[in-house]
Amino acid sequence: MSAEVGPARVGGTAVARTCGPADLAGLRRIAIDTLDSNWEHDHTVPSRTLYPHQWSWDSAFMAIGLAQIRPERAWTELDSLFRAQWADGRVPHIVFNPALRVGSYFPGPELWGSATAEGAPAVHTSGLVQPPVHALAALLAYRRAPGQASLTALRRLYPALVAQQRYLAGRRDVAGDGLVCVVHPWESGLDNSPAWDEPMAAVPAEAAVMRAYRRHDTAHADAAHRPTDLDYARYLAIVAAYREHGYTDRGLAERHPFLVECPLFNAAYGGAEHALAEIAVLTGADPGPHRVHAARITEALVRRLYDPGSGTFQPRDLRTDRLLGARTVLGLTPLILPDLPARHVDALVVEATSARFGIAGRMDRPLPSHDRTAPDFEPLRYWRGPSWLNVGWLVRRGLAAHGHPDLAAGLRESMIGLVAGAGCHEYFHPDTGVGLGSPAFAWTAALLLDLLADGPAR
Ligand code: 9WN
Repeated sequence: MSAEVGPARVGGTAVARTCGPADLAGLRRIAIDTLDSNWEHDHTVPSRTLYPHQWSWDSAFMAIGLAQIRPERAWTELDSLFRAQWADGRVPHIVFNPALRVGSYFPGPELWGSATAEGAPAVHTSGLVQPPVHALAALLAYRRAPGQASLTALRRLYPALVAQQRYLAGRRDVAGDGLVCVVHPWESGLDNSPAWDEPMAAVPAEAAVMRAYRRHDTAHADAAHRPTDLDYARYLAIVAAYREHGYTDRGLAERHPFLVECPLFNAAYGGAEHALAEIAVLTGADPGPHRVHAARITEALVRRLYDPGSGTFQPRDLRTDRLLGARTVLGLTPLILPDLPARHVDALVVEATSARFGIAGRMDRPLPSHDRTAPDFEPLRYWRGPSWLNVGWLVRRGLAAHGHPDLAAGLRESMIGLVAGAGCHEYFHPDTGVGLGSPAFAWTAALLLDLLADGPAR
C-alpha cells in the first residue's frame, strides 16, 4: 500500500509527498501511541494539556478510531459518555473527571453547577450538548469490529442513542420546523466560527469581565490563536443565561440570547437517524420510524438552511429568522446525508471545489474551516480558517457517498499528508500545513486511523 499524500510543506513551500508502506505504518503507530497516551481509565481525553476531561463529539470520533485497534475501548468510551446522559436524554458536551484538580480546565464544574440542575447525573458535567455524531460512530465501530461483543454493545447503546435524539427533537426544536437549534457556540463544535459573529455580537458582554477569571486555554496555547476575551465573556454570559433556568429548554425562544440552527449539527442529527435505522436492523428493532424521521430532517434542512443565492447551506439565526451569510465549512457538511437531493449535492460540490475551499483530486492546500477568500479569514485562529481533521473527515465521507471518489481521495490524501508532515496536531495552518494547537490531539489520531484503513476510493 502506498499513497500520494499532500500537502507537506517544507519552508513554506508545498511538496507532494509519497508515503510508502513504511511511512504509513509509522503514521499508524504514531496515531495508536497518541490514543494510548490519552486514554484515561474509561475514556480518551482530547488533549492532556488543553482538554483533560471527556468531550462528547470527541468521544464519538475516538470510538471510530479505537474500534480498529482496541475495540473494547471503543465501547467503553461510548458507555462512559452515555453514563453521564441526563434524565431528559441530553448528552453533555463535557463530562468532568473528578480526580483532576480545580482549575484544570476553564470553565470547570464550579461554573456549570450541574449538580443542582434537575435530571443531571451524579458526575459533574456541562449543561450543553455537541453535534450528535454518536450513532454514526457506534455503527462504524460495529462495522470495524463486528462480532458478538460489538452487537451486545450496540444493543446496550441503542436506547440511549434514541433518547439523545428524543431530547433534541422534543426540547430543541425551538422554531417547530423539524430542525434543532444550538443554544451556545460551543454546542456547534466550531466555537468561534465566523458563522457565529453576528448572533454573538448581539450578546451583551464586556471583555473586562474576564479579569475575574483565569482562562486555562491561553496557558497552553497561543492566545493569538484562540477565541478572544470578548468571545469568552459572551460564552460565559450565554452559559449564565441557560444555567439561571436550570438548563431547562422551556421558554428558550422568549428568553435565550443565542438560538441558531446549524447545518452541521442538523446534518449530524439527520445522519444519526440514518445510522439508528441501520442499528435497529442489526439489533432487531424497528428501523421504520428512524427512516421517516431522517427523511423529515433532510427535507427541513433543505427548506430552512439552503441558500439558493450562494448555493450552500447556512445557519439560521432564530432571533432574527435570517440566514447567516458567512460561507464557512459548516455549509458543506450536509453532504453526509445520504438522501440529500442531487441538485443540492451538485451545488455543494461547486462550493467545495471553488477557490473558497479548494477540494480537488490533488489538493495543493488543506481544506480550511472558513472561506479562504473572505476578508475575515484568519489562518491561525482556531475555527476561523485553520484545517481540522474531523470536519474534513465528514466532508470526505459525504463526497464518497455521493459519487465523487476522486474528490474524496484528494481530501483523504491531503489529510493524511497533514499528519505526515506535522504529527497528530489539533489543527493545521490552512496554507503551510504547520501543526497548531495541542500537539497530541486524540481525534486527529483516531480519524487518521480510519482514513488509513479506508482505501482512497471509499
Ligand atoms: C469548548 C475538545 C473541544 C472540541 C471542540 C473545540 C474545543 C472547547 C474549548 O475543544 O472546544 O468545548 O475549550 O475550546 O472547539 O470542538 O470538542 O476537543
